[in-house]
Amino acid sequence: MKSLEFFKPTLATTLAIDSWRLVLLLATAASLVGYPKPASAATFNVTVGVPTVGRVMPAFKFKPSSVTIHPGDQVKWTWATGGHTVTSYSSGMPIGSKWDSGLRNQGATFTRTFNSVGTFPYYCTPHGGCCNMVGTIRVVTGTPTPTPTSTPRPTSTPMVTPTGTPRPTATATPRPTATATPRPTATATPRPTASATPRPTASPTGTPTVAKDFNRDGYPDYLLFNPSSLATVIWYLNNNVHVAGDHGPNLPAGWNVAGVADFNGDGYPDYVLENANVGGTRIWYLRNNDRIGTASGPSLPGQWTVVGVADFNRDGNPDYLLFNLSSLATVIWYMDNNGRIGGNPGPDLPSGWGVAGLADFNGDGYPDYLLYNANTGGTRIWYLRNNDRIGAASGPTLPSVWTLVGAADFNRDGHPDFVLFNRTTRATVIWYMNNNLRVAGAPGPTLPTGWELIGH
Ligand SMILES: [Ca+2]
Ligand SMILES: [Ca+2]
Ligand SMILES: [Ca+2]
Ligand SMILES: [Ca+2]
Repeated sequence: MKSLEFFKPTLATTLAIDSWRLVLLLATAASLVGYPKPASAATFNVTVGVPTVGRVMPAFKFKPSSVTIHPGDQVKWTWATGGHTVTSYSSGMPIGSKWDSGLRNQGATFTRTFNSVGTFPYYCTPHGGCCNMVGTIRVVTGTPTPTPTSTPRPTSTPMVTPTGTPRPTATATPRPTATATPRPTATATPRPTASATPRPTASPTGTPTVAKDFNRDGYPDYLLFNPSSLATVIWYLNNNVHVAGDHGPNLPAGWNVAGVADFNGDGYPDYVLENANVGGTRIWYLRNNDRIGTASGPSLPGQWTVVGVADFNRDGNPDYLLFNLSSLATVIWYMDNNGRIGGNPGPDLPSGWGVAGLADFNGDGYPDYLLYNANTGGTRIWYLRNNDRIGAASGPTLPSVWTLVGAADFNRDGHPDFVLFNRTTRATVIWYMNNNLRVAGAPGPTLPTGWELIGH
């Protein structure tokens, strides 16, 4: 976990030495470790303020947060949402001493070439301290990060051209004044990282009806990810109570879990991995927490990212939901296991909103979009029939400091529920829903520092 000391302004005063002397020192150091820019210099893309679905901080992320490159390579940051900076820091160095993009708006870019070997942490000035919006560039010699698939990003993918779906004027969600329900104070049991509890045997019959039920006991589980160690951990829940845990596979650097669903039809949910730099996807087949196989999925064109997986066309196979960071369009890629067999445009999202989850809220058998506005705390449900939006309803507004992470049916009453995360206390809370209405709430387990909850 990165120390927030770096964000204290007092650091700047530690450099009360002659600035030219420091410049000389830095110049010398750079010349010692500097490398000529090789002919094969590459550009690595990082998205700023990704409204990624289901991550703990929907809009407060660099994606990927860690990039490993060679001397001479470039890193290009692109702002998916505004109000963020890309600002360097390091121990003993003042904030922004190496680089500082300043506050930028959606669509802006910032590029920097790294000629020296080293590790270069950076953060977003407004959101580093509050929300751990930090990133790292590692410049190494030798072989670059062995991305497991070398799926090159295709230029011009046969993307379904999202026909001129007019942006719905959905944003009219009037924020309810914080009604009743004070946020449930997180009860006791802050539990540490998963102990290697033996897997609870669950009779492997039939396909799971609950997304993210790794041990197939009928209850959705929490999938945790540690961006520093790249480890994953599954917390088995009984409704809102954490009863056991297991280690899942570690992710390769540069990859993140973009969704969880059963792709090969063996009854166990699998990881969908995405690499934002190469645009590649992969399926990691799991049996509970053990990885038993892997396959390449389709590659994504630039600006598109996987924000969730669900079976939109009800053919029994989970599909990709893609989101365009620039146009705010959505597209569904129909999958047959790891192969793409078709596609359709979904509705465009209103500005400021992201898809925080996919679940069938109105019980018509089709998964719906759970929309979340990280700035206002507003929620909305967009009812879909396959890829067509057939209705919308306002959901409850989250109190500040809380973030919507996803939806799943925790109390098994047939209605998907909201999962909330408290950015300050790291507590989680389940809001039990009846369609778009909140009917009750209960505290879930508290996340250990350094871990984030992958959305449902
Ligand atoms: Ca379970
Ligand atoms: Ca499907
Ligand atoms: Ca539905
Ligand atoms: Ca429920």
